[in-house]
Amino acid sequence: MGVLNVTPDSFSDGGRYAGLDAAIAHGVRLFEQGAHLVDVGGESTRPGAARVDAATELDRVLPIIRELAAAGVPMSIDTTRASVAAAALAAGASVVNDVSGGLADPEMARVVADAGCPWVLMHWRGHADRMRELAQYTDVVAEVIAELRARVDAAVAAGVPPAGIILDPGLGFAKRPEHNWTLTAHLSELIGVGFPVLFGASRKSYLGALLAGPDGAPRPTGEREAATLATTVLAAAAGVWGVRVHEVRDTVDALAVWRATGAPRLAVSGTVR
Ligand code: PMM
Repeated sequence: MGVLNVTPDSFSDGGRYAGLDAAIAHGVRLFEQGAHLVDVGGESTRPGAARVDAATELDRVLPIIRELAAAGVPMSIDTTRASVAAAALAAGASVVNDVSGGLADPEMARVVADAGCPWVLMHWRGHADRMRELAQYTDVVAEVIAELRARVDAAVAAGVPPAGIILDPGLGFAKRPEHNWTLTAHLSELIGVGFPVLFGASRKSYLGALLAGPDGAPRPTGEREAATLATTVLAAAAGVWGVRVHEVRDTVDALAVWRATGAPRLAVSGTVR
């Protein structure tokens, strides 16, 4: 999954793809480089980020989704809003990537059930303005799994077919660095729940903290690629279904190395080739 953030304040691409033409070109490039899905998002989830309204989110993503759909690019819509998801699906997206796991908008389950599309349920405890205070765990792996199971139960009760559900540990979302590392080390337990797992570590701030210089300054966002690739290979070896990354070409190369060892291909679902 290649990341296409069309937010002026995205921490990872600094808003470089906010212009329509640039965003479309980048989406096509991610696909040509080997992304099986391009994940289009119009609202920043960066810790502390302010929310935008639905109209702004739609204005950002819909023109891009229409153009990328016309170019044959498979897409997920990265949103917590049912209205945005519904419009994005109608415009050509085929997967809903909901960082709130259905918690932010009670209508999301109905939209997904009606569309019959895959739904990424990410572990989430609250919007960006509250993320830091919510990063409290006694046993992060057990709690993330239990909270995701509850989201699965709610989705299925609302009529979403289990076959379309994908789980995501939500690295960096109400997680301190040690929580992210523990979840990465125990991915097999999340995979053991029985659903495909998506892993999103790309360029996140805990990688910047890990690679901080002697002065304690975090490694800048654009210089976290080697660390991101290491997490990708670890996640692939653990058996995840997919990785959500900003650099698709290098990811494809790293996975080719992993695969050359005889490792199985990433699991295949209806939307992933
Ligand atoms: N991370 C971000 C946004 N969307 N979706 C899923 N499923 N998993 C993630 O880890 C995730 C996500 C935030 O990262 P970005 O600002 O670099 O896109």
